[in-house]
Amino acid sequence: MRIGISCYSTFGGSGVVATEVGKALAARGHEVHLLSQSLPPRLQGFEDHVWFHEVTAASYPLFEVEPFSIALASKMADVADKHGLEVMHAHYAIPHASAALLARMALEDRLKVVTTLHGTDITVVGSDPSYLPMVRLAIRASDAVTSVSQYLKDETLRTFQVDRPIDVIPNFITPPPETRPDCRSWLAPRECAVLTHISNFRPVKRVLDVVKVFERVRQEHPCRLVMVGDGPDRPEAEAYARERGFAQEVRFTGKQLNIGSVLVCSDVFLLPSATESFGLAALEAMSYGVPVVASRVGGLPEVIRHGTDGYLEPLGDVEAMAQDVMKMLRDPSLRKRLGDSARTRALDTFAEGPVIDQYEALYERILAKPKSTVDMGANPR
Ligand code: GMT
Repeated sequence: MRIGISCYSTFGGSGVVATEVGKALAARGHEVHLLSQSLPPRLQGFEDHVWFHEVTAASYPLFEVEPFSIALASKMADVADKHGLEVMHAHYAIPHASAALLARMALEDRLKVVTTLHGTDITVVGSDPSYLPMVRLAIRASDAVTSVSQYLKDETLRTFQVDRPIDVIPNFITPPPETRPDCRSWLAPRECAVLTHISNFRPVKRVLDVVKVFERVRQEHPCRLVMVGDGPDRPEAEAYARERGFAQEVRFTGKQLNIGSVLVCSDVFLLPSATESFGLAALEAMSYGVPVVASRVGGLPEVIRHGTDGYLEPLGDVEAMAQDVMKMLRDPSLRKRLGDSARTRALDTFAEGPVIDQYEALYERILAKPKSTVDMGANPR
């Protein structure tokens, strides 16, 4: 098949999922065209059967901001036309799905559109009145829609009041390499445990809770906190650690390409998010045998089994999360048991192969249909 994949070039989340899907499809011999504003971090080396197309929106004195969605739709239509693409797979509804529908119109329905919903495109920003009608249209009019968890599917049907099939296709893990650099000695003295958090440091991630959990744990156990990523809430978290006098024990690494080298020397992963449709970062930690302590929200219970792969606690319950961490640090055999179970779950239940099989089958299914079903149904609001 000839497949277009459109995504944000993020270091985690949808950008990683989209790029890894593309690479896996290419490895199976499909022709894959990735479209994004810049080169996705996971597409660094040369990959056979993969083309990258940079999307740029020209500026003009009349524009207050460049109309990126139109530029994206134009690029999709152009690439699809020139390379004979059969499917455009939009990752994250805004604006990728709407742009793909425009491209489909431009090509007089010669292109099928698959939309994968990732999370905040539904739960936070997608339900804002400034976007809702177009996200709703994108969900209705795509040839197929997938969501990364059952929770996200339910939220989509509830929020957008749509009546259409949505395939739940979970995120997946590519097995960690057998040999990894051992950087534990750089991160913490030998006697210290390493707690790790990885995210885009947006408000939804509650990074201050991460630092507060650490603050509580360090009172009872020698440890260090490694904060990987960057985003708007990083300064507040840094300031908190400084003001409370433990900044020397917290390492803010910024964005990292190779999160495996941090995860391989982590003892516990913290993810106290306000909402999380799936929690790819948690799954990545699990694949390295790192148990997760997270909030019991969104799709996280579909990934982490409480008491088996880590612990889930009520949103904002810093004390309960700190107690979970301390329980594992006091009892290394418990930590190891949870870590081993987490790793097995990540590599078996969320293995790449079966997930790519599902995407392939989905493409084949919609390509077998003679024509796109364009449902431009009226908006109920
Ligand atoms: O939605 C976001 O804030 C970003 C998004 C992304 O594009 O990185 O993350 C979402 O998609 C990930 C990949 O499917 C999921 O693992 C995350 O749980 C999800 N984030 C949220 O729901 C907050």
